Amino acid sequence: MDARLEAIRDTVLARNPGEAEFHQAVVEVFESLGPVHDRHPEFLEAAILERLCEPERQIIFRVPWTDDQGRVQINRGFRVEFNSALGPYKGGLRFHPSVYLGIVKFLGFEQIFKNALTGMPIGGGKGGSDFDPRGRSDAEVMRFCQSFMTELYRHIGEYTDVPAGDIGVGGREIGYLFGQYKRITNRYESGVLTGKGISWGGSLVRPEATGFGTVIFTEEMLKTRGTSFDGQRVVVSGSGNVAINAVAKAQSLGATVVACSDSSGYIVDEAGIDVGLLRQVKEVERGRLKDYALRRSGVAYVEAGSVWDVDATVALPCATQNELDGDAAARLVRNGLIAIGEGANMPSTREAVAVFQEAGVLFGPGKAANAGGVATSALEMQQNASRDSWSFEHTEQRLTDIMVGIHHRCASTADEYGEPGNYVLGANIGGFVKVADAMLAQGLI
Ligand code: NDP
Ligand code: 2IT
Repeated sequence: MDARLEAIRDTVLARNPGEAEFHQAVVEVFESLGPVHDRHPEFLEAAILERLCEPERQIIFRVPWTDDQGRVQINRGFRVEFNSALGPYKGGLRFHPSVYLGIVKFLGFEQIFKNALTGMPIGGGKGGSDFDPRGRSDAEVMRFCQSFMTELYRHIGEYTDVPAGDIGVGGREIGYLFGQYKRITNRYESGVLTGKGISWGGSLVRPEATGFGTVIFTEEMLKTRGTSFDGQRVVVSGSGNVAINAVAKAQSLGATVVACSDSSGYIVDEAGIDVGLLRQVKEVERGRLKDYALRRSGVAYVEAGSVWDVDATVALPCATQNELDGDAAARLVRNGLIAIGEGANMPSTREAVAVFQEAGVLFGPGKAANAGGVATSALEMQQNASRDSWSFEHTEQRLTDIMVGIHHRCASTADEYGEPGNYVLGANIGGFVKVADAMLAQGLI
């Protein structure tokens, strides 16, 4: 790492103790930014990096609610409003027992650069709670969401901060959150949340957008090597919103997706995953992947080991951070991997990224490859602002154009800085320069 940046990194790590994921995200970005500071000494002068690493605002709050037995439950809520240089804070809410400030900050930090890469007018933020929706009734989830919004509502708004979904937050939760916001404020302010239902201000393609976008970005990478998804053998991790739609899109382009996972195990379906059955089990019934294997012949369900044991030419990690380590990366490379597109945020450890890059595997980092979700959220905001709703075809075309544009921005930035094919460098520099320029223009904020 550039020596000037090392000193800033050390200060950031010392100021934010015990936040391993945030440290990882910061170090990974800093490692790309040395050459930018040779060209732009004014960024150092204006302490852009020091400012970028300090969120504009961090909100931590108590979320009390009652379960179905009438017992009082307490969770912790977070919203980190990281950077508003390019627009209102924008980013999802994650409900998962592992959520703490370090996770929310890593996600919010990544979101700044991702949102900049989309070319849309959105800043970076993220939030969530250590609430575990698994095993909770609809009524419990509703009471939790209502309590969460009873605090959050005072901090958000269509021109201020616009949350959406992430792990554990989908259409159901956004509905309960929107209902409570409307009730408290007495305003039908559609643009305050994205991922809404289609009849009450949502956008077509938003549910599919992250998984579709990841596949579109990966297809663009494959094209640079004269190939495509057609005929590839694909492994996807996760079986939530991003994973299911990545499976669907990859198969529509002629690939065979042979495996996917949840936190209990993975399935191998050599015939290619039946997306209809997967949606029925995971989205309609909120069941486990094991149930998929019970209902379809020729499917193996594996509880021990890792989905990355299955050989593939293309891998799409779509579950969670640090789910793919150096050993798994080396195994995938040995088994013939040519490309990896990150649907999840920071799913590959630093060791895994190094293995992929050294092996010359096409590597699309999450902040570029999974930006289709937030980009389509910005399209939802556009539709809300103009009180309009677009067709599926039009919205999908916009998403495709945005993903092709992000790929182009990453590739051309990597070329410009003398590292062709390095999408990590391209994404980090491409996103950073846009935000840094806006911060300089707006003065000391
Ligand atoms: P969902 O809640 O719909 O699905 C999450 C999936 O990942 C589930 O299959 C879940 O398994 C698995 N998973 C979650 N946590 C873990 C864990 N600790 N260990 C193993 N498996 C785990 O979430 P999404 O599909 O929305 O999000 C997946 C990833 O994509 C996240 O990294 C998210 O940040 C990222 N992302 C999401 C976007 C969106 O628009 N939703 C946009 C951009 C990125 P189980 O059911 O067993 O918990
Ligand atoms: O990580 C992400 O980009 C998201 N969870 C989507 C954020 C959004 O505002 O749509």
